[in-house]
Amino acid sequence: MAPLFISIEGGEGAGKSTSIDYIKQKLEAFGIKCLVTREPGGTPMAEDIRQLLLQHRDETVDPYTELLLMFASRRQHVENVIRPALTAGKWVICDRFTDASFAYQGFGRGVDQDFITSLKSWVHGDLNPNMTLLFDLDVATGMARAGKRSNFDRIETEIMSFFERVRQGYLTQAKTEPQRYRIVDAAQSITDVEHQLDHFLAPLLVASGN
Ligand code: Z5A
Repeated sequence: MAPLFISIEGGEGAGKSTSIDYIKQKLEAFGIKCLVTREPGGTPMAEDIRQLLLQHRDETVDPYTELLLMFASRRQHVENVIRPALTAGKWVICDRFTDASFAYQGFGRGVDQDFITSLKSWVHGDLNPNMTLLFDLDVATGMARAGKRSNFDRIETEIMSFFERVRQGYLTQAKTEPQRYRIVDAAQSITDVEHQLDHFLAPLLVASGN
């Protein structure tokens, strides 16, 4: 079976980072080699772009500038990390990918969806996640969880209605591609979330011969 590309999506504090370790351990227990990475970021240069994107600034950041930087970092990440890992036979688990650009810059900031679709095609062509785990959680709970950390970055300081549009944007995408998306009820306890992940990963493990 060809190695798979799994993306993890969702709002702030939904538990993506918490669950990625679990997913990696689960797959590795079945002898599957995994690469865990994230966006924006994932290469030294793409991590520099992440800093540019998330740091607080006095000047207004234009939504298209934000989107183009996301895709610049993505191109670097896809070419230097994701494609080589898949070619080497590793499964890739990526904390956010292009669906985040549709959710945050498209639904959240109002950037034209067709423009994002066109960038997606230019930047990563036929490479798309085989499965996307969407951690869905109401915005207030997610913010309360995220708020336990000390510093909010530039995007995290947005108003609640922005994050509500992001959440609805993700759910809309999930509806249009039900074969790729698996929705995780992220309001449940960490143990129950892990049970949901077991359920979603089981068919992949069977298909991979494990
Ligand atoms: N962005 C974008 O705009 N466009 C793009 O194309 C891309 C990204 C790719 C950086 O993302 C920002 O970039 C992000 C979107 C934007 N901006 N915002 N805002 P990021 O992924 O690095 O940052 P994040 O989404 O803010 O991550 P996060 O807040 O760390 O969320 P998380 O990883 O989903 O949560 P967590 O760290 O695993 O958990 C948060 C806390 O909750 C922690 O204390 C856990 O112990 C706790 N937790 C986790 N699960 C549970 C459960 N089930 N119950 C109770 N408590 C829990």
